[in-house]
Amino acid sequence: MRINSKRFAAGAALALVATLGLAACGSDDDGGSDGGGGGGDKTTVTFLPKNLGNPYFETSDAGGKRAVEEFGGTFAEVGPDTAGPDAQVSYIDTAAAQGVNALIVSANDPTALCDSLNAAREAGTKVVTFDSDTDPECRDLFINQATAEGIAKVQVDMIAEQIGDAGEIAILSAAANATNQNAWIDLIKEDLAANHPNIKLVDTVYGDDDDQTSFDKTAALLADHPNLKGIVSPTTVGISAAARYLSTSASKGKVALTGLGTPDQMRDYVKDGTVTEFALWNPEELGYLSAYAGKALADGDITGAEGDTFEAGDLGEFTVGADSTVLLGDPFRFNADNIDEFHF
Ligand code: RAM
Repeated sequence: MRINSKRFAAGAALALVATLGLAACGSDDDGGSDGGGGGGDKTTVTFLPKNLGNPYFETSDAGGKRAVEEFGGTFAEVGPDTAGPDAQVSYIDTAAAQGVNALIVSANDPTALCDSLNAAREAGTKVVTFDSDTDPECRDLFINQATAEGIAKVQVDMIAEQIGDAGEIAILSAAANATNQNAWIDLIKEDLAANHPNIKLVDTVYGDDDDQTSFDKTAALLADHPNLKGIVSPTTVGISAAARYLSTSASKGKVALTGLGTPDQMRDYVKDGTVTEFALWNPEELGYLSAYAGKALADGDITGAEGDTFEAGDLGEFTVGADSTVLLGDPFRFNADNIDEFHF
């Protein structure tokens, strides 16, 4: 778990710098007006997160911007306000019409974007999914933050440790169609069934990666399940909203909360005893790697075939694995002992 912590910590520091740099520009989209691919030889890269306003994607996209600046390309970030299944379609169509060289997408739905993505690819745009994949035939590469098995297991291990491996738990997820959360939830269920017979998953609810919806769903979970011992929220929006609810409720310290969160959003709740431990990878590095992958595809250095290798700046060389997937690393656990080392 700590193997990558040096590289992780360095990336976290850079994440802060990059995030501040992005904020200082006063714009999330400084490549939009000249984002077309025609003309110059600059690689144009557009990031399309699940939704705007989520600190997780602000950090990942800042990593992408840092990479694009390093290789002298043009960066843009666009996206919907809400994480709906087809809310990203119009942004894909626009990017294709502009002729951007590489489109980097975290998909709200595995299939709803496919027609648009494939039309963009036919028009010459390389499509990289990151964070949340589409069906593999709709993109050139998927940059995976960690294996789905590893992400599921760390969350099951943490909740089992925090509730004495017994009792009722619930899941507060993101949008109901999210490819990443749904893959993790399936594997969480498998792990619980195989290895934790005394933990009972009594409910799975969806906060849509919206803060208020996630907050309200937390309240409803506690009301509906008076014996609840723990909540697993595999989304940074969900876990922070749930922590905010729990922190002022009678359930604080009695109902465990874990899942996937950013250190900045969770710090206060770890310090006030609402949350013991949660996990994540480094979103800044995820965006950085995704931008370099997009450039390697756009330059024709790789096609996305298994065994292809490419350089990703200060992260070094990566190799494309099965199903045109590139793996960033392992999830990392944050708790009171280490959370102050991380700023994103
Ligand atoms: C939210 C999003 C994102 C997911 C993280 C953990 O920010 O749902 O897709 O990877 O949580």
